[in-house]
Amino acid sequence: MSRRRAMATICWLASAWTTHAAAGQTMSAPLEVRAAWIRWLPAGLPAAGYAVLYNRTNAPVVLVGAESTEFARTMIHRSLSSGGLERMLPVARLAVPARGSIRLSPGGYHLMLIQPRRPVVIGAHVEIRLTYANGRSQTVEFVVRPANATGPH
Ligand SMILES: [Cu+2]
Repeated sequence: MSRRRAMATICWLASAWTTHAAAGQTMSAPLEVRAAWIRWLPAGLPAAGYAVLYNRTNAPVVLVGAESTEFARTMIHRSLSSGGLERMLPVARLAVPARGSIRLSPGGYHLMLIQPRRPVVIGAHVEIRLTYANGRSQTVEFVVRPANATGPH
């Protein structure tokens, strides 16, 4: 292969790669996330994040992590009550079934938001990045609601 021809090939590869990367960015988010809200608790208690996760695809989407620049640590938890005792367990993988949904709600699955990095204001929007087993991620805005709130509104 001539030097000129090799150069042309490299340029073609580079432009193909760029096109591919741009297409990746416009791809729709892995999940449709609705009614995302945070129940804020006073005195530095961990806050909880709730939302409904809809999977509009024909394959399961597995949530494996969450993070926010607003909190030192974000975990996926599940509340369980047994024998009158309420406890929380960490969840490593939360699968949203194909064409199905999972509800993160008080008393069930939730995001545990630990140690806010700055004062959190009621009504503010906090970005949380959800990461999936397939390596993809998406950023979701959660609205901050007071301790007595039961939903996002
Ligand atoms: Cu928790």
